[in-house]
Amino acid sequence: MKNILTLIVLTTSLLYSQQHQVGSTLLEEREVVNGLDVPWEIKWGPDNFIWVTERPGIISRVDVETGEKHVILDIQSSVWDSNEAGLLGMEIHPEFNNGSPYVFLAYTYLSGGAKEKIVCYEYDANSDQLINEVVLLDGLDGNSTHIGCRLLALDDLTMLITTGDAQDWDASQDLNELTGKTLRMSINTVDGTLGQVPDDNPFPGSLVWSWGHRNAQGLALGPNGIIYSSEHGPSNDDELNILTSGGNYGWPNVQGYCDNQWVDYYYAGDLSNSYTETDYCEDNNITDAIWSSGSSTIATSDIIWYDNSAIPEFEETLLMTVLKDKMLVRFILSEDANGEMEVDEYTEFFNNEWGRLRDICISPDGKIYLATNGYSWPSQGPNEIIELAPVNTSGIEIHHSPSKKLLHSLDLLGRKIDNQQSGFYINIYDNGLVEKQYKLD
Ligand SMILES: [Ca+2]
Ligand SMILES: [Ca+2]
Ligand SMILES: [Ca+2]
Repeated sequence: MKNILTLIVLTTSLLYSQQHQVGSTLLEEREVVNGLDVPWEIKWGPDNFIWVTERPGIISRVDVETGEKHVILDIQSSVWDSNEAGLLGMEIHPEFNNGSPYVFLAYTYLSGGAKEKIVCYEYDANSDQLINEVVLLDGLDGNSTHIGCRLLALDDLTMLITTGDAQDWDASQDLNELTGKTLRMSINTVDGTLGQVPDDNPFPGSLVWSWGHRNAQGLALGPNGIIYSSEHGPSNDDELNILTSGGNYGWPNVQGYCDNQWVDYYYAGDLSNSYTETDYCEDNNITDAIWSSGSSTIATSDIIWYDNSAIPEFEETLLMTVLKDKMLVRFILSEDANGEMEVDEYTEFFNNEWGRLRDICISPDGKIYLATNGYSWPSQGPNEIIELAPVNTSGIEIHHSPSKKLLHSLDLLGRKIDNQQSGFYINIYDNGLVEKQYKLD
């Protein structure tokens, strides 16, 4: 009788600890912090805290071990938070620990209509606060949807900024408009050019760096300086692109690949039966996407290059968080015969495990952190930061037990299964441990 009771207690106390099998790597899941309000950007900070923006207008540093959240800026009174709009992207200056303790933010505000601005704050370590807002760019056309806005600092002390089309899709093809673009500006805080147009931008005097975008909310730097960007499609053709200076990515006439498939003519106003998507691509030197979701969308959010050996299955791959389809996608890329990167493999992980996934960051030792955004658009709890730590390198190993033997594996209907199958299991061990596992082939 006592043994039975012990089994029940252990089962209850350990039920919330979950592990996930990715190939031959076991990942331990841990909730770092819960109760956030649409965490939009997470970055691994130079102080080894996670820096997070919450869309209503809060920035915090989160202690990864304790989950303690230090609010370092509250601009809710300045931010216009509606549907997809609010406090969006954040970037930390690459020289933060070398005399440039600055942080860049993108947020929407109201000023004769919806607008968007890019600002710079200084981090004051004494008060643990962001201070002294400097506006780098304001008056961008805003909206409650399609407003970007990811920020990515590069080693040359410039920063890329994705702007959405703000529901004016023809402006994406107008080089005089800053919407529907990737912008590039100086973030050099030493030489006096902060916020200015870099001399080597493709259109002299213009912040526009690439164009023909709909609503890109993912930016990542890969090996060899390659810039990857994810982009939301209309009801077809989410895209992954490689961005290059001066490139035209086709929106609204080109959707996904230049292939005449699934074209939504409501947006593609220049196309007809006699003037097709491929005609437009040739005439306008459109840069093709390297991946498209095709006939439907998954809602692609931020991306990151995983350059760590801690999770070998993800090493040197591009990882993408996905909102609507609630998963993490791994892209394996390689060079084609022309030396251009192409997608070899698209693989989905953790489907429906934590709801909508907005963002991802990686610790120096290769742990993955995911910002979750509830289960429905535009926002609903739980909104968390989840840690996925490879068990062998994390030192956690709370399930380690020399006497632990697997008794049986059950599917979610309680039927015994062979644990070599792929899918969801409940594993029950002889020491009372019960764990949930998601196994991929
Ligand atoms: Ca991010
Ligand atoms: Ca495109
Ligand atoms: Ca197409």
